[in-house]
Amino acid sequence: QMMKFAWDNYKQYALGKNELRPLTKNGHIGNMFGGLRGATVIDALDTLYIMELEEEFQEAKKWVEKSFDLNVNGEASLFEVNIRYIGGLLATYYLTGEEVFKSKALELGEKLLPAFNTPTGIPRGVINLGRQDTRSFFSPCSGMSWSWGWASAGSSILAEFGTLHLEFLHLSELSGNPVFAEKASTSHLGLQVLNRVEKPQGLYPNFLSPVTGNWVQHHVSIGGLGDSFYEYLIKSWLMSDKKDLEAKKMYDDALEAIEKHLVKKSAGGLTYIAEWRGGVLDHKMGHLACFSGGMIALGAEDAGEERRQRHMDLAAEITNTCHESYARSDTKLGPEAFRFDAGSEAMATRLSERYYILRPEVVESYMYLWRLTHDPKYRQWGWEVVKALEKHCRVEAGFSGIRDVYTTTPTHDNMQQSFFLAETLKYLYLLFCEDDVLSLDDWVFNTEAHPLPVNHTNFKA
Ligand code: DMJ
Repeated sequence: QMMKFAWDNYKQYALGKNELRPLTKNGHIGNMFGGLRGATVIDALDTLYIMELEEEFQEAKKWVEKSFDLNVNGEASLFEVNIRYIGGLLATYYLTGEEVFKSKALELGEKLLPAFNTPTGIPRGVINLGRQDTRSFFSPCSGMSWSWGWASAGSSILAEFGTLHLEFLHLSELSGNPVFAEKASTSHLGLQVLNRVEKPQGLYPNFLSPVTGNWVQHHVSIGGLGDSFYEYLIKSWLMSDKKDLEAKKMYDDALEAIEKHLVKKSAGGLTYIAEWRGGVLDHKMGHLACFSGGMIALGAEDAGEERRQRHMDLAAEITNTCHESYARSDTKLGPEAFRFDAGSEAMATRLSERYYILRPEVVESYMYLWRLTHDPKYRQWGWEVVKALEKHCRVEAGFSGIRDVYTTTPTHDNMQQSFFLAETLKYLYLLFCEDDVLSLDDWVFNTEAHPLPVNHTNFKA
């Protein structure tokens, strides 16, 4: 019902725009997708299908067939287009077998390739999606790529260039063209770059120069800017049916460094993963970092017994801490970031960090921990989130983020993010389904919760 409500309102007020603005009842386009439209349609497709919302799925499919235009000319985030559009289209193709989703994914994938034309093969973050054969007078920048203006000294971001691999492997598999897999392997596993460059204490900083292959700034985080790089290492191994041992080793080594240098326990006994800035710890966890409970649990299988248990314990402790960040708020929803300093434990201490934008990471970890342990507390915690979303985020025409989780009368941000339909509602649904609905043995979720089949087999939901 929540998904139907979110979709119906998007369809009524914003179909074809990227997101719904549920208070003003109109659409939002933004500047992340370079002229591409319908981010919410593409992000919602597989969720509608899995939830058996047949009529709504057909509405979304019809939009893709009739109105999804790839002939656009604008600056897009390589990462966002990949995880939302390519991931959503691929997953829907694998679930339904319908060609339209495959052909759109491949066509869009081609448009992303010029971003990899750098001296190291590490792509830049922004790409112009204009048609390359019309380059010159009408679209002089088509196919060109840039680094984000805000990223230090023209650097590429670890979580961006490290989060292409799963989707690009499938683009190669489906097209028979190895170029996608080759480009993303260089960028993800970085054989010539990441393995060669010295890592401070075994940790991966978040900013790397795509020209020299050197780190640009020593900020390490398992939350924003770093997060899905680690996620895609362990998921590369799982998606390859445990054959990609190189990715597994990089994950194991990275996690060992994280355990050694970043995992801390608060005075009140809460385990958290701190950030690292040039050798100095910042005792803060972002909401984004809360996906790591699920990831560490997922990666714990197949390790030796001692290590497996240690990682399962760590995963459960981090997920508990993230639950505490929700439980300690008045709305029972968690802030964008919470801290463990100045007497504070698992609470935001800055006004600017008190908001919640319908993010999925905490329920994502509940879903994995439930599937891997069957401890009923994860379903209870998931249900608390459902109730809080209904109470504080549901407005007349959709769901909205809130500006302050520490008041029972929060103001709304007027934005229904597309990842709410792709991830938050999907993970909540899977938390209450039987384990064989998108079984973790057969499917790997990309970082936007779009399921991709393990070892390229074609299982149905
Ligand atoms: C999503 O778009 C993806 O999960 C991404 O990896 C980071 N965060 C947002 C949602 O919070």
